[in-house]
Amino acid sequence: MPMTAAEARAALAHDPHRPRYHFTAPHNWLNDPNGFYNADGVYQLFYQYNPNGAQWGDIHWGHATSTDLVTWTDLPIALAPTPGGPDEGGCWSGAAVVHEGVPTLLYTGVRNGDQRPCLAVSHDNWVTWEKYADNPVIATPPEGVGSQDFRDHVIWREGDDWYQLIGAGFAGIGGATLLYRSRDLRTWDYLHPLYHRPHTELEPVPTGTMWECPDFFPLGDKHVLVISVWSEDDTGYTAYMVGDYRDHRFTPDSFHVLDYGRNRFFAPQSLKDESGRRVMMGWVREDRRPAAQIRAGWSGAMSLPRVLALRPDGRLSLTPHPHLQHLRGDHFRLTDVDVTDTLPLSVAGDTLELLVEWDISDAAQVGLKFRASPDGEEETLLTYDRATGDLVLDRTRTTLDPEAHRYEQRAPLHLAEGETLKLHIFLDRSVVEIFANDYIALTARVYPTRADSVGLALVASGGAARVVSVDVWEVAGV
Ligand code: DQQ
Repeated sequence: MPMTAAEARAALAHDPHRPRYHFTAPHNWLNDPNGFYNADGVYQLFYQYNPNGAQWGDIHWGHATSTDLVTWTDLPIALAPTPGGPDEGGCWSGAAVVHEGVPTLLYTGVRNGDQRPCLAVSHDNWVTWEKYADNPVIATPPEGVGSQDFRDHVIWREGDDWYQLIGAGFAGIGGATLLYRSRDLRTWDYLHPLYHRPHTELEPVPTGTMWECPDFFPLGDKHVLVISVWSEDDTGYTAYMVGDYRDHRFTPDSFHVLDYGRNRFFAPQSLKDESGRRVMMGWVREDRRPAAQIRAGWSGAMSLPRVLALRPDGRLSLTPHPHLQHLRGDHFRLTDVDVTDTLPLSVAGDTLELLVEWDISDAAQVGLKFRASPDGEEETLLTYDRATGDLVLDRTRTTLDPEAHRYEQRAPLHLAEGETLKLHIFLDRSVVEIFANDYIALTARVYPTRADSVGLALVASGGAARVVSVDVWEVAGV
């Protein structure tokens, strides 16, 4: 008898690296969120899932639902590859919509490496799925696009028509999003690339040779195109463009990095929540050797739901969803303290939410140590460097485990004259999500080995700085 989802979760609950309030698969491998959809207040979250192990392969669609985007209920596997079918090699990423009252999934079926859009419908309110007999619904990619560079879907409605984007690359040129139109989701006409860009254009951000997992949505009076940049066999990072969508073409006016953790935050999808907020979740990848993931019996988590809004400067603001506040437990608060060196806090833990506001004054660097052992043998250091304007996450001493990767992650953060530094940090065992001044996001993984690597301290160097306030909440597991 295979384990139930609840039994699988219980068997892994003791793992000190397994997050408690970030969504994970019950066990085994998880990657991209799929079919993220608000079905009248019931949020559907599917995900790329390998039921056979904690490594990527034999990709199915796992499934969970939520009414608050924070607590999730496991559902049975939604899609499995059909031997001999167009998805026999895997049911890769895709989207969900409701067409004429019928929940419908459009996903990438893979056979012999070739990628084709496939469709499935549910007649029992999103639980079980029946594949369309005439899959795939698009026979070949357009000219110039390789059969193995044609995957991942986002769908939206305009008038009587459905539109979808497929992630792609024009061979030898660069990443692209291909625009298709349909009346019934089963017959599609190719229109043109919504937008594409040569991989040789590197500024302000390079966008690689192929774009995975596009997302596209209106925000304020603009549209946002999100791409997961893939280049030379390396899943790189997630970028977004803000621009105008007119006559079925997209003209970006700016390009930005969506998350400075690079591919620790990847392949995100978004929806509109019950209050009309644009909410995004992405795949938080592991950062340790595959053998360690397999031994652990699980791999990958979903990010927290993030609310996206348009800032006056044309960038996105990125903030944790307000429903996360329901998880707040015991509270510690400190206000108005001068820090000249290291100030240990009397609160500690590995499952915390922190809000820290700094008035940098004349300090060269200010920041925070977390997951620190009392003797400093293991610690992770987040600092803002006033001279370079960089937020630096130093993970070089984060763990003694040789199988976990240790390196520095960095994000540029421009503070206006007199502006305070506002750090909003979520620690969830091995998952760390950092939001700075409501528009910089940096996702990371930490795998301390010592049970006492739970300390917190404020740090300042090169001059005095004042902490305006520090709030720390214990976060209740869900
Ligand atoms: N993961 C899926 C693909 C997608 C990639 C396969 C991004 O559909 O392009 O698991 O992580």
